[in-house]
Amino acid sequence: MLGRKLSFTFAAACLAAVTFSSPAAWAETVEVKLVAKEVDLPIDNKGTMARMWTFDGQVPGPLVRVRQGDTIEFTLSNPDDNKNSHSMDFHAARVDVLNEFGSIKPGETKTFTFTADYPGVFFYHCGSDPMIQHIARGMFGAIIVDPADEDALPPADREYLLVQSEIYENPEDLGAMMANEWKHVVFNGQAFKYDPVHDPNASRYLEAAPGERVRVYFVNAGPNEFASFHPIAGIWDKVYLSGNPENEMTGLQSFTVGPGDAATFDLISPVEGANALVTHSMRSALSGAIAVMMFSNDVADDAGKGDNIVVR
Ligand SMILES: [Cu+2]
Repeated sequence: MLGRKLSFTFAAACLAAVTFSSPAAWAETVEVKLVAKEVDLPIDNKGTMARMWTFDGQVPGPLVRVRQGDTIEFTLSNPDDNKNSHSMDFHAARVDVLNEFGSIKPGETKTFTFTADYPGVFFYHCGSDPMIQHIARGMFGAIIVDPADEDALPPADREYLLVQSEIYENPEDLGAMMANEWKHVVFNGQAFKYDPVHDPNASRYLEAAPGERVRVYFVNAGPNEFASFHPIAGIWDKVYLSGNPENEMTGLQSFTVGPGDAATFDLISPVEGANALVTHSMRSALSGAIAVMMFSNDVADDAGKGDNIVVR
C-alpha cells in the first residue's frame, strides 16, 4: 500500500504542530510514485498468462491510501523498454485533463499534485489512447481517501478491496473490446481468484468473524460492464456511494456500480459460514466474478488488516 506512511514533510509537521485545532491541520504531503509496466501476468488460478499493462506490475495496481485534505505529489514513470504511452487519471483529483492526465511516452516521467478534497474510494486508471484497451489490459487501481473526521464512519474490523474488470481473450483485439466481447469478468485481475467453490485451483478467499463489521471497498474498472454487487446469503448493512460517509444507505441487497465508479460496502454476518460476493449479472459472475467471504470464529488475526486489505 502506498500512502501516508511513506512521506511526511517537515513543513507539514510544523504546520500541524501550530494549528492542530483545524481538522485539516494534520494534512500531509504524500509522495506516490508508480511505474508503468508492460508485463505477463496470470489471469486465472491455473496460471494462464496474458500480456498486461499495469501500474507497478500488479492488477489492480498498488492501493493508494491518504486522508482527506492531504496533498498527493504523484509521479508516473514510463520506462523506455515499454512500447506504449501511458498516463494517470485519479478520480480523486480535480485538475486539468489535458495537463495532469496527459500521456507520457516511454522514457518519460511526470509529476503532478492534487489535494484529496472528498473522502471515499475512487478509481484510478491509465487514460491513454485507446483508453478501453489500457483499462482492459489491467492499468487501474484504487485510492482510498479516509475522512478527515475519523468518526465519520463506524469503525471496520476488517477491510478488503475488490476491483471488478473484464478480461478479453486477445488483449490486442480492440474490436472485441468495442463489441464488449469479453471472456471473463473478474475481481482483482483473475477469474474466480477468491472462489474455491467454483474453481478447484483457487486457494484464496476473504475472511472475517461473525459479528464483525467487514468493509469492502468495491471499484468497477470496466471498461464496459456494470456491476450489481450483492453478497449471496447476506445483506449490505451500509453502502456509501463513492465511499463518502454523507452518502449512506442501509440494508441493501444489491447496489449498482457502473464502470469508473466505486462504493464502500459494509457487511456483518450474525453466523458462521460463507457469503459469496458477486455481481448479480449472472453472465459476469459465472465467468469469474465471485469472491467467497468466509465467516469463522477461527479467522486469522491479520486477515483484512493493514496491507492484507488487498489479497494478492
Ligand atoms: Cu496505459
